[in-house]
Parts: sequence; structure tokens; C-alpha cells
Amino acid sequence: MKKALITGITGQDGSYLSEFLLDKSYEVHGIVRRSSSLNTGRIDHLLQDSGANPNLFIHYGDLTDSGNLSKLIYQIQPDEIYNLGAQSHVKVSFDVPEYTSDANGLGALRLLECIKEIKPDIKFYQASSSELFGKVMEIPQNENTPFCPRSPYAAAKLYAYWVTVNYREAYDLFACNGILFNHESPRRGETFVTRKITLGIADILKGKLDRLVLGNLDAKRDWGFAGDYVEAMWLIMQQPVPEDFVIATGETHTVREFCELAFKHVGINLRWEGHGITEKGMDGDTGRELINVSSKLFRPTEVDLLLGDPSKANSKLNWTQKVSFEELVKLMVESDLKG
Ligand code: NDP
Ligand code: GDR
Repeated sequence: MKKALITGITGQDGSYLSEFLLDKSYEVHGIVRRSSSLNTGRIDHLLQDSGANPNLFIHYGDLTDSGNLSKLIYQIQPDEIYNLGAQSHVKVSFDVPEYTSDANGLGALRLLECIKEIKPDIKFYQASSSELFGKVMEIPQNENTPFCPRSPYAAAKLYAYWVTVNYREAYDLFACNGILFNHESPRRGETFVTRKITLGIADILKGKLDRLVLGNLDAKRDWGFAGDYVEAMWLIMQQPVPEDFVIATGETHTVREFCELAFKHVGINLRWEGHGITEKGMDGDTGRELINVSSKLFRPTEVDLLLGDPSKANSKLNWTQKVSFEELVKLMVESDLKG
């Protein structure tokens, strides 16, 4: 039985990856941060306490605590480590840049050092991000596109990317980067824009929210489904040689388009009025104001356009996304309407 250790197991991707690996008969270990409120909601259905899965184990820990990481890796002796833990909110990284750099940047280094010192045959997956591309240098963005990070989050992830490459080259570790473009699901954190929109629609329809307040509607993202992307993480780790891969859909849409499609699923055709921060989204039939724009939600520096080229993953991993953009939006809206 293979053993995997997942950092960030309580997050969106950690929960889907746990399900995926348990289905493949892995023994799965996850690092969970102690929190004053419950933070295991996304994996509660898998935990031993609920009798659901005897092969899932959780351990308290933190990416900022080297001693704890080395103790866990020594005790567990995993075959594969998936480093998904991070302060993953780009806008929040402008408010907590030092902590973000510690967890997202040095966290990867700490794990690599443990692997080098304790068990160099552990395979390592680093959750790298399309945010590395930042300022648009070329489109579509592939494994050879230059990086130009635009936030403390992306700068920290850039460090983690390069230290992963360096440990692969310097110490011959099986260490890989998955450069994943945005991926969403009904389990997406509620402050990321897609979930904020789908949850907002559900709350508006239930009479709990007056209107949605959003930031930059012009930003373009390559949005896929998280369930599809965790399969790519695993495939990257099963290759004969460690390499870095872009994982994306090859389609891009604006935040505005996401709003239009999401509202359309509940029978509302949005009509836009105004421009920039005075822009408003109205119900095309009733004229009710449903979306406002606030300058407070803009970032000091924005990533305007992300569009990934997944050709390498398509050919070498035989990976391709299964859920389309339209299906993803529908899936999220319907889930929040039920919730
Ligand atoms: P989430 O924000 O949903 O999950 C992040 C996870 O990291 C949570 O389990 C969180 O714990 C944990 N975490 C945060 N800080 C620490 C820390 N100091 N020590 C240990 N664990 C910590 O992110 P996603 O699941 O969406 O993303 C997974 C990874 O992939 C992240 O690294 C993210 O940056 C990266 N990524 C995500 C993309 C996406 O579109 N989703 C795209 C590209 C990269 P807690 O639950 O306690 O907060
Ligand atoms: P992103 O995701 O920054 O791409 O990072 P997010 O959903 O936060 O933003 C996407 C785009 O939407 C614009 N936007 C808003 N964003 C948020 N959060 N809230 C709003 O109200 C809002 N209005 C407009 C943003 O300006 C941005 O352009 C995600 C994270 O999962 C990272 O961890 C990951 O690395 C990248 O995706 C790939």
C-alpha cells in the first residue's frame, strides 16, 4: 500500500485529492492546523471517526514549523508528498505578505530539506500556480513562458517553484511542479470570486442578500474543475522522470462572463450599465440592481489575463479536463442553491 502525505488536506484540492488517493488504495496522511473553529468540514465524510475510511490519518502541523514537519515525515515515511498547503488568497497576501512568504515559499523548502535528509526517494509535488505568469508576456502560457509575479502570493510561489527545480537538479530528488490554472468546485473557498458569485446568487434568491459586490470584472481566467485537476497532480507523480506541467483548460473568460452565465442558470439575463467602478449588473427584465463594483476589492497589482496551454499534459500525461466551463458554472450554482 502506497503512503501519501498531503499538506493542505482541509482545503478544496486536499479534499478531492484525498478521495482520489483513497480510491486508489493509498494510505493517506494529512496535516491539519489547529484552529479554534472546526476546519475539517471538507474531509469529515472521509475521517475514521465517521467510520468512513480506515486509511485516512490526520496529524496536527503547520508549514511554518520545521520540527513538526520533520517529525511527521520521519514517523510516516511517505512515498509521496503533495504540498497543497498555502495562504492561497492572492488579495490577502498583500495584507499578510510575510506570513504568506513563510508558509507558501519557505514551507516548500522545509519539506524538501526533510526529504533530502530523511528519505530522498520520497516523491514531491509542489502546488505551483498560473499566478507565476502574472503580467502578460505571451498567450497562451505554457511551461516555457517567462514568469512575472504580481503579488506577494505569487512571489512566494515563485520561490517555491524554483527551489523545487533546484532540489531536483542538485540532489536528484523526484520533485515536480504542477503549474495549475484556476480550478473551482462547490468546495471552493467562499471568498474566491467564482464561489462568491454562486453563493451570492443563492443568497439573493433566498432573500438573504440584497446584491453582490465585486471588484475587477474585466480580469480573465482559465477556469477548470478541481476534481479533474487532482487527477493531473497524481499523474505528474507517476511519470518515469520528474517534470513540471501546466494544467489548464485552454479557454479564458472574464469575471463578467462568469456572472452572466451563473445568473442565466437561475433565469436572470444580466444587463450592464456604467463603466469601471460605476458599473452595475441589473436584472434585464425587472431592472433590479444585482451587482455593484467596489474599488476596495481591486488589487494593488492585478493579473489581467490567464490562458493556459495544456498541450504537454495532454500528450505526456494523457490528461484532459472532463468538466467544461459551462458545466462548472452550473455545478456550482446548483450546489449553492441546494446548500
Ligand atoms: P485552499 O485555500 O482551499 O486550501 C489551502 C490549504 O492550506 C488549507 O487546508 C489550509 O488549512 C492549508 N494551510 C494554510 N496555511 C497553512 C500552513 N501554514 N500550514 C499548513 N497548512 C496550511 O486552497 P486550494 O485547495 O484551492 O489550493 C491548494 C493549493 O494549490 C494551494 O497551495 C494554492 O495556492 C494552490 N493553487 C490553487 C489553485 C486553485 O485555483 N485552487 C491554482 C493553483 C495553485 P486551513 O483549512 O486550516 O485554512
Ligand atoms: P485568483 O482567484 O486571484 O485568480 O487566485 P480569485 O477568485 O480570488 O480572483 C480571480 C479574479 O477575480 C477578480 N475579482 C474578485 N476576486 C475575489 N476574490 N473577490 C471579488 O469580489 C472579486 N471581484 C473580482 C480578481 O481581481 C481576480 O482577477 C486563485 C487562487 O486559488 C490562487 O491560490 C491560485 O494560485 C490562482 O487562483 C491560480
